[in-house]
Amino acid sequence: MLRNRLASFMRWFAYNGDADGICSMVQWGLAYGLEGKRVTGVKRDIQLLDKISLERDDELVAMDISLERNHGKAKQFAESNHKIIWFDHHLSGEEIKGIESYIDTSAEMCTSKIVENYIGVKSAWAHVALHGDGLGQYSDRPDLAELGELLNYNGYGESLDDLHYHPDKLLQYCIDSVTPEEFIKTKVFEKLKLGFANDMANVGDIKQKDGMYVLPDLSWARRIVGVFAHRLNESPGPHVIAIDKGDKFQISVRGSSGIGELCKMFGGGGRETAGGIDALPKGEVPALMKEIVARRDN
Ligand SMILES: [Mn+2]
Repeated sequence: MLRNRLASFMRWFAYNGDADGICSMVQWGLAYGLEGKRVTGVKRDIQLLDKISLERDDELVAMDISLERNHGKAKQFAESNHKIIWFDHHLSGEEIKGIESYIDTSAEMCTSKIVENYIGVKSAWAHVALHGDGLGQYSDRPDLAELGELLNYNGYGESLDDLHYHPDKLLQYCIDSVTPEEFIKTKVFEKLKLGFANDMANVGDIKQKDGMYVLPDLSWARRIVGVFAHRLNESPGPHVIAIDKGDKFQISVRGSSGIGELCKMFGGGGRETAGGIDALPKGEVPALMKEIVARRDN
């Protein structure tokens, strides 16, 4: 449906600050432009709709953030007749009427693949995203694995201060490069590569203890945790990676199936092969590990 571009109209974008969120937005931007307001954050910052207030005829495009985790706000926007388009591959929760949603939780899907299908133009950025989301086995572009991993790595941190680049800045650099092949030649890529190598050197001596890998609550560890977790997932899991937050753990889980549901049992969330729990009291670790160990035996 055509609509008049009234002065009161604005398009908002809410997108995850990881590789998949960025690569989804790069494709959208190259196809349709990115005019409007963009809201993003560190990868764990999922409830992005809390930072948005839609007015009058404002529209919203959401990429790679869980509809379930934004359910209240999304419902409120939909009920106020705002046009909402939602692209994602995480658990979506109860259906909301009036939202145009493209959500596919199949293990081999990432949001960038969904966006690629929607636009109808094959994009190398979708392959970058597959690698970024630890789904490299579904890509036939191994030459883009490092970039995917690095864009994903950049999204991890407690706050934006932990990150090498603000995700929105990184989005701009990617768009400027137009293709991943060109981006790989830039200084931005070099900086990510160096930062990653330094952080990985720190993770070198961490061994599994009582079934989990525990990292200290330091910025290098907060940045490296996701990629470290993806790499562990090359062997049978589920794997548990924790950042020690004193009386709580920030938990990442990786495995072959049912991981989002498993994390949900402990107040977290995620998708088929990857999930997390933001703040698990240490007293609940035995219960979590019981579930994990049961799945390891399968
Ligand atoms: Mn994703």
